[in-house]
Amino acid sequence: MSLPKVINAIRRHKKFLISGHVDPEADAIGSQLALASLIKRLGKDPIIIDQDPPPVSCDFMPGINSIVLCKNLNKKVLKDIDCALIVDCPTLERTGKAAELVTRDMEIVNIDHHVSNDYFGDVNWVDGKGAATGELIFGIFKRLGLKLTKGDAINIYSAILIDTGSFRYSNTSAKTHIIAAELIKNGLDTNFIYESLFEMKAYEVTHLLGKSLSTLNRTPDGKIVWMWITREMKNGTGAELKDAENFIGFPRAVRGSKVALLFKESEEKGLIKVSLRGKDGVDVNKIAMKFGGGGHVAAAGFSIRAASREAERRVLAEVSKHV
Ligand SMILES: [Mn+2]
Repeated sequence: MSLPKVINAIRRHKKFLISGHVDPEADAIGSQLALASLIKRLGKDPIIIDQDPPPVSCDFMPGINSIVLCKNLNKKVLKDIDCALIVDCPTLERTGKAAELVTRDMEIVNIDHHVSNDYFGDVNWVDGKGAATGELIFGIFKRLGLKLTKGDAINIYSAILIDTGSFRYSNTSAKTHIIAAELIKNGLDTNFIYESLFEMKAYEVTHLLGKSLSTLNRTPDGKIVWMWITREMKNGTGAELKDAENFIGFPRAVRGSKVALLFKESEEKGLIKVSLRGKDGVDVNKIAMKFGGGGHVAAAGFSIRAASREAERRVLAEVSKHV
């Protein structure tokens, strides 16, 4: 338990760089925003810098416009930063270009809930039982005795909601619900938050889902179920890959499936991104790590360089060993 060390680091330093992973979602974003708010309330100076912009679905999150993108960064703002707070990232590299801003004279604080975390920080608080990094940020507020603003509550609730798939995934614990209950007491419109995060899909995305579903396939025993998003499908519909992350819920929902996979051809030819979900205790983090990726026991991902058919063959061969 390294929460006290995180708090010490926050107390010791004055100016903070806060960053999260590339292609951020509501956990990375909500965690960064709530942390920045906490640091401001302590009379200190935070700046959130990310490589990629938040998805449109996060537009409602309080403070969202304070996020600075690497490409728009005026390097002068980096002056005097003495601490880098990295959230929701299993490795420093997951911050993408933001990693280049972290210098040797900054103390690195790593706050995360990925079991594959490589403890890249000077201070590391990694709690694989946390359903979302937002739960850990909530813990910092509690330990400091700071009351959350409504904005903080919205941001942390959103973080938890996205990473638990609205309290449906196996990472949802009693603690998750207790935290959520406390957040909701701040007058949150939970239905609005749910709809914003889950039901604001662009038409193009649902169109792409239709095409992707037509590739649905499984092994003869039905334990491994997968589907594809090809470059052709993506370009034909005008949707973006990052909006398709939850498509994997469909193969995952198939009766009898133990491992679900979503293969995505990236813009770079020969580079396939693979998302995995495990059920009934199958550890997909282990599978992802074999291919240089990682994540959680029940949800992980990696990239593989191969032609599509070859990638599928190699990945399915590895997955078969685990089910
Ligand atoms: Mn997360």
